[in-house]
Amino acid sequence: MTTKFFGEPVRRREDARLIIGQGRYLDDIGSGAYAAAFVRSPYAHARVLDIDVSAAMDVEGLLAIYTYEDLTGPLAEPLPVLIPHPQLTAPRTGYPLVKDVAQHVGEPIVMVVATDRYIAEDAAGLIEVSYEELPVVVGVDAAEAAEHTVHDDVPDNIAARHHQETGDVEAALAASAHTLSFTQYFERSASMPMEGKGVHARWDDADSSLRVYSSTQASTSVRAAIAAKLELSMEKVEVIAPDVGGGFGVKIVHPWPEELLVPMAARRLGHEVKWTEDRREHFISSAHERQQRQEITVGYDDDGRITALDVLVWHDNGAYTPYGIIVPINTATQLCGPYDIPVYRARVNSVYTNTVIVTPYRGAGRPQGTFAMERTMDRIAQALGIDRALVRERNLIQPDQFPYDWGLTFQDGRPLIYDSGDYPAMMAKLKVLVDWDGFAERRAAAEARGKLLGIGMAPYVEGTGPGPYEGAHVQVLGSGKVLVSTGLTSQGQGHETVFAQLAAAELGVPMEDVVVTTGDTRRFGYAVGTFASRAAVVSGNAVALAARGVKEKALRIAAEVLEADPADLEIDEGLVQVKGTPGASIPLRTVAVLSNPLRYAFDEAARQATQFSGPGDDSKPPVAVGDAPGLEHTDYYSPLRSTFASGAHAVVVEIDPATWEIQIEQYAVVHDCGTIINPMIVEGQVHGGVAQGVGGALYERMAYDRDGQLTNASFMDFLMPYASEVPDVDIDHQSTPSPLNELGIKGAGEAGVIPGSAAIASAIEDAVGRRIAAMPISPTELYDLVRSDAER
Ligand code: MCN
Repeated sequence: MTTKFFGEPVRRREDARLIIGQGRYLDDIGSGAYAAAFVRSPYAHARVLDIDVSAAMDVEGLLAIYTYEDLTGPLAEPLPVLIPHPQLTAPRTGYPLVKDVAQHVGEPIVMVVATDRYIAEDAAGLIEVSYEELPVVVGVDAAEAAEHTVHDDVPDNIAARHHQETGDVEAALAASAHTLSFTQYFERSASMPMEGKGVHARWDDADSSLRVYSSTQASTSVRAAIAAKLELSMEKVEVIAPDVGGGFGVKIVHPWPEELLVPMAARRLGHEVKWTEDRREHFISSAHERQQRQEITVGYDDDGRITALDVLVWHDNGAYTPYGIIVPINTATQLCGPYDIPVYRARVNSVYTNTVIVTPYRGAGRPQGTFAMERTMDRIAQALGIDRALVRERNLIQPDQFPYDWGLTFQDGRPLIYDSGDYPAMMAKLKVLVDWDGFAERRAAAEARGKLLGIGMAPYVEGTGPGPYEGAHVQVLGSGKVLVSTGLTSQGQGHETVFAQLAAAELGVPMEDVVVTTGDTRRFGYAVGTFASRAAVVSGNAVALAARGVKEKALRIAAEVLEADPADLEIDEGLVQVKGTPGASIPLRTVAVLSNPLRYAFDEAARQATQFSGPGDDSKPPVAVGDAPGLEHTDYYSPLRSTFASGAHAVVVEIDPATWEIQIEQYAVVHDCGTIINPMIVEGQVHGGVAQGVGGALYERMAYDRDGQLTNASFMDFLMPYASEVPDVDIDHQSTPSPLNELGIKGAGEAGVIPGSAAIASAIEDAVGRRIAAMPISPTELYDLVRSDAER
């Protein structure tokens, strides 16, 4: 592959469109569509006794009302468990509309369709549902106590017990010079994309087909779900992800009930139907993540080297388990981060609560794992009176230990093996970037100003780019345009740019000639989806392979024209030329024309350039015998296993002892995602992740009360960091290419968020001299902590 474009900070080509308002988001589609609205459960746990729709029936413009009773066939069955796991012993999922018992506030019970959204909402407001309230379980402590149950037939509220270990942890702890045990909490937060979920469906009676637009991270999966649940064959369903205004995990869940119900209504009414989620719906009926209680015991020697680590995680999985136990498995398997821990045991109890479902949210279990590991490091350092960076350095996996096989099983069922990295170099870079060794002076200067300054750090690893596969189709047109299509969807990651970079680099064409399409099942039908920081690794390699297939064919055809050996040819700036022989060349667009006899007949310029007489010139057929017509190629890439990106964050916080306000003074990041396709995009991903990490550490939490009501279900009450709270981020890159894929790429999309809470907790603890054992932390909580002189 040429190095042109690959590795360059090419500006994001999608931004011009998006910034000037020419993006096409879900709500920009189908202005004449009927509108759907939902009646959702106001109770966290309640049996539906009766639904009285009579008052709504008189509303002018009402078109249809659907309850569970109106669902038929597979649609009346529970939603699927997308990632089953043998240790998920009590999987439970809901129905598209509540059948009997609502398990959390916000679960959809009735769907209303009307000529517009106002009318649909008015009609929904007139529907009377009577309920029998049932006891409510909120939070992991209540779930564990099991005084009440979420699902009648799961008496201990435990959906899954997951267990992995690499040795005899009890014996190793007993033999350790020192041990420490502590418990800590991580609270619930959630993806907050600017654009909520949304679905638009159009039924075509003429050929019994559906076209669905969904603001999704996985259009191919949504298609499969719709086809199965509405009993249509796959080729009768097209699903297109238009511009998607962020996802962060929540739009990977499929099918959302609305993704089935809106197409169902479109089919029954024979008219376009649309639903766009409002913000309150997003809070109470999409997905959350993060809440865990972590019970940690660590054994270590006099130098702070860990001899054994034992972690018991109580993980809140909300009311259902559509995503199995993928999130807590991520916590369990990546908790140890970059450290060489000889004996490790992780036990996870994943529990049901009467709250919104828990599915992967950017970082997906790893922020919690990093919090557990890094608080452990700080506690060891404090206990031994050793510098916190030094304790970490003494435990790092060394470069000569790769591939580092944990003897554990990753969430995709494959062995947990770190492929490459240089953690000592990463830590050394971080210490320089944040001036770790010179911090005492800064602290003293802050103290002189009456402020408390603290510094913290947190390295991490992230398994990225899991399989099973992604594919790509690359085609050179007679116009010279190069079409690149993947089934993978994009929510703002810059795929239009990076896939164009990869194809242009591989094919040797100008980037402006490359047109990228993502997330459209009409263009590419096989794809897994955008999650787990996998697009760069999996689709990136697929795009490169497909472009290479095209290149090979182009060289083969051009070789005939130029009477040269394909091995002596190269493509540069869209020109296929004999290496070292200027003038002996043919435009790639002409090769594309040659590859298609019909096109050739109508392209005078190509005919003249190649001096063939056209189809029928048997002496020089444009297409080699046995070659398919067209200059195109489809290829797939299936990774052997995940590749492990890594990084380390350091934070300096300043705390005002008058208000206990916590300000981030400095945020430093060293980041390693192997070979970088586009450093500007990677830095943007890190910035965005850091913003979410800061939010998760200091501002954002899902504040459920004991009745399971979300008390802050709006942006008036749920704090997100503004630009004023997001620090400038100093980034230094490091690159340890992955040996697992030819391009050496590791993923980058979640990295920025993972160590945020761990690093910020460490810095706050350093500033105030009190142990932080729960995140997020607000100024009020910090004040209480310092005053009470107790642990949080
Ligand atoms: N990249 C690169 N070189 C690398 C690695 C990545 O240039 N070595 C680029 C990629 O080409 C891509 C971006 O960085 O443009 C992120 O790549 P990757 O790590 O493969 O992640 P995905 O593209 O698969 O995106 C998923 C990831 C996840 S899991 C969440 S959650 C998340 C995230 O991306 N959601 C996002 N970043 C987001 N960014 C935006 N704007 N919106 C979201 O919803």
